[in-house]
Amino acid sequence: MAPRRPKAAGAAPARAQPGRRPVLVTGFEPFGGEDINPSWEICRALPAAIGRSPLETLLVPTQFRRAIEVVAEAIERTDPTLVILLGQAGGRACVSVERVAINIDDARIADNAGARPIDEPVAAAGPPAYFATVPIKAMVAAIRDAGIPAEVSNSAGTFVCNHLFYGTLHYLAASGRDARAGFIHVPWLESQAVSRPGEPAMALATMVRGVEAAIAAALATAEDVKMAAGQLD
Ligand code: PCA
Repeated sequence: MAPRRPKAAGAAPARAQPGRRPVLVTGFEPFGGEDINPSWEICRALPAAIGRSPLETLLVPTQFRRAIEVVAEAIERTDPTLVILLGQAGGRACVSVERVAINIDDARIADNAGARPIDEPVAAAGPPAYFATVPIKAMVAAIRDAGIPAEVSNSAGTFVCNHLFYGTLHYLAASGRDARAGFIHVPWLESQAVSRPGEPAMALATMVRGVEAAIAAALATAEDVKMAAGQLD
């Protein structure tokens, strides 16, 4: 039998570069009667790599439970060094980097599968909350340095975004993986605000630049910077 030839250099896909684990970036399906979700539009517009780290993007169903399963599968498949979850927060004016995920589902509207859990834990045996494991202050500073309004947010809500944020941190903690994870909420796109006069919106290209800056900062920062970004109420 002929010996197998070694694979030619360069035959491997970009994410298989030795020593370069990817960044997994996720966006959600539209929900709540919208026909677009900026979080997925950002994923579609991101470059293939940031610095020398390849990006893997993933569309996540806006469904309790299923969202966590889909992201856990992608983590197993891609072995990311960093997981950045994106979601739409209509009515917010800034790109918001979330500080904390809480162990509660309390849905004001149904998810895309019709589920509407009220005051149920995300994980029955899980801790009350997890903090983001990315450097949130450095990320906010980097987004602002790119000329884009950004803030630290102290609540990712109690719908599917918080659910996925909590579920991902819980999954990573339980699996012993060293990937860091964070959540970024983004405003409505301008097209979504057309029928909502006076409501804040942001252009897609601006959000993309902000998310790129945040990812670059997360990759470059081992220990978060000390910068006041709290709120009084
Ligand atoms: N935003 C919702 C779920 C999906 C999304 O993009 C939320 O903030 O929970």
